[in-house]
Amino acid sequence: MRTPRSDRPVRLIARAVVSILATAIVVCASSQTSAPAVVKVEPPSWWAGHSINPVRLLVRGKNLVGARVRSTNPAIRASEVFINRSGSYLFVSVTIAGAPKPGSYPLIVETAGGRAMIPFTVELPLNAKTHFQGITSDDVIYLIMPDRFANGDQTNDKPTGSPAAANDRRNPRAYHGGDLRGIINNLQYFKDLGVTALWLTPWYDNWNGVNDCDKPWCPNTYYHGYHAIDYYAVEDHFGDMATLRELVEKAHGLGLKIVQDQVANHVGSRHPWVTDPPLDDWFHGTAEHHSLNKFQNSVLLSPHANSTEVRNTLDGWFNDDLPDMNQEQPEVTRYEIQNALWWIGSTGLDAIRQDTIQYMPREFIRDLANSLHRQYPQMWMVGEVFERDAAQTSFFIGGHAGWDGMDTKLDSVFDFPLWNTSLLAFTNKVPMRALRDQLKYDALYPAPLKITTLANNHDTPRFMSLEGASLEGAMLHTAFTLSVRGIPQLYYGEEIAMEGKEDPDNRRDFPGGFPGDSRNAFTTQGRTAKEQRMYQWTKGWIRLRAEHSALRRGDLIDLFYDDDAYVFARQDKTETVIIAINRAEKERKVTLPASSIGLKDGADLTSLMGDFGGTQVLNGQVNLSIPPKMAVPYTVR
Ligand SMILES: [Ca+2]
Ligand SMILES: [Ca+2]
Ligand SMILES: [Ca+2]
Repeated sequence: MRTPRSDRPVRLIARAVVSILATAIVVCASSQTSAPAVVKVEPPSWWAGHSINPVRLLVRGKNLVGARVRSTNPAIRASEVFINRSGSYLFVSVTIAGAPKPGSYPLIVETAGGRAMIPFTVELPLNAKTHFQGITSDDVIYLIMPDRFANGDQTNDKPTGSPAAANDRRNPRAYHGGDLRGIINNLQYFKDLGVTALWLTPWYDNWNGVNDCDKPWCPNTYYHGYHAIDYYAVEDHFGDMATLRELVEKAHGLGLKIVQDQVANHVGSRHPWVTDPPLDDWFHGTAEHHSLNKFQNSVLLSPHANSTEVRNTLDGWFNDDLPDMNQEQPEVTRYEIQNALWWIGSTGLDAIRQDTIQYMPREFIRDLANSLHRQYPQMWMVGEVFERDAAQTSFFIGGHAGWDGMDTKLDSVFDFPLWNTSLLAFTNKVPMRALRDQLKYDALYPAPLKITTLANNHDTPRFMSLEGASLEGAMLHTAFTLSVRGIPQLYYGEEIAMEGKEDPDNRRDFPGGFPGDSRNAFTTQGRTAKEQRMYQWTKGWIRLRAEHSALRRGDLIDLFYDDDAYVFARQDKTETVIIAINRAEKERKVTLPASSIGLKDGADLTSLMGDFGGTQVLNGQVNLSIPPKMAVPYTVR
């Protein structure tokens, strides 16, 4: 999530609901003898032998003031009950003793008015050998917006109660019908392309309604998933828990990992908490009184920043429509860490992408990362620090302490600085040497191989819609992203050179994914010649990466850089691969210091893609001719 979204029509409604609810609370307080009721339990399940024990349940209900909680089974013990003033929320710690059999272990909540059941189950843990695998630079991540990729189940296109205007393929801000089944149906497509991990934008349940206003961005919906109304449910347009489990299992069966998009910084304004928060300080502020984030992000990096600006950046709402969670409240921290672990444990997913991570306290990032690693040693989380300054992005990656003494333990951050430079270089706006000039700031990172190098994402215009874009430029950008150090991440549709300007135009439906589409770009026959050229190119570079450990894990050594060309080596203990990129309209001759990377006279350089012949090392040097508008990978033998 990059810029504040401009859909802010709900504030007045929220105020009205607050006022109605205040009345309701008075009514409840006057009827103390009403029986307690339980509406929702979060988390609804947990595991024996888990690194978090006791688990803290948040129970939403009614008439909970004065309630006592007891277990119905000695394997489960309830303690530390806290009930909010209005009796609408109850916190209770649940200790799971020993290794009880998986099954139902309900708790009983009792008041003078009666009793109710708190449903709770102990689940059988999923096999850790085949799940929770994490991500390394051996992977290639592919980002999907489920609503826009493929519609595999038309029965969920219009959930009950969802107005027609919310589900309309003609409106780029409405739901289009894409879903988890559509992804399951196309798993072989990813396998054929060669990517190894799928990152899905959030699958939390979002509001099914439609926002209306007199602005150009209305009517709009939360098809993108970033406005959760339930941290413990799957969006009903996308499927359900069973479909999600099926997706993870089938993906794993094909060797594809699943990355969940988590959003701990904020929920949607339609979340029940907004009008009835579990605690007064559950959010930073309220729907009526809160600050708006001014996005002075650099104050989060600076040791000289004043606390007013820092607090605004951490506590301010991303926009009026996105209530900011208060991770300084220990109950919030506990809730969110458990929620992250619950999704992992319940689905078997492999990794997490964390939205807008810098707007949360660094202590929280560290505590979350530590909790993930404690339970799932290979678990991997990448944080969105949407900055073009490597000093800022590197400040948030784990593996080193910042000036504040804090090591966030965060596994990865997206490389927005290099992405930005690559877009500029391959649309001819900066010289090619700018790539090398940006990469020198890898000095700020403890481990450059751990950075996530995005080709693009859902918050930015697609490459083909940038000023100065050409198919050849897009091909070079893709080749560079797939051969430079780090963990590459692609965005759906870029492999067929899809176009799209700013959000939501950059989120068009994948051709062939939807009933009635005039062609099917999932198949060779369904692609245009241009699309097929880009597809084959992308697939070729992904395969090259899979076949050469140096491209995945090797050091990067600069060999040549000027206005139009950049040549670098990727080198590990077993091999050297040289990547030569020339963006100019004519052939480029370059001389490389071969002896500096240990190449001996007589060694052969052979092109690994295309028919570009080879050359030999002579007098410690290599003379290469790089064809116009081309990236050529060479192996050395
Ligand atoms: Ca559907
Ligand atoms: Ca929904
Ligand atoms: Ca925040």
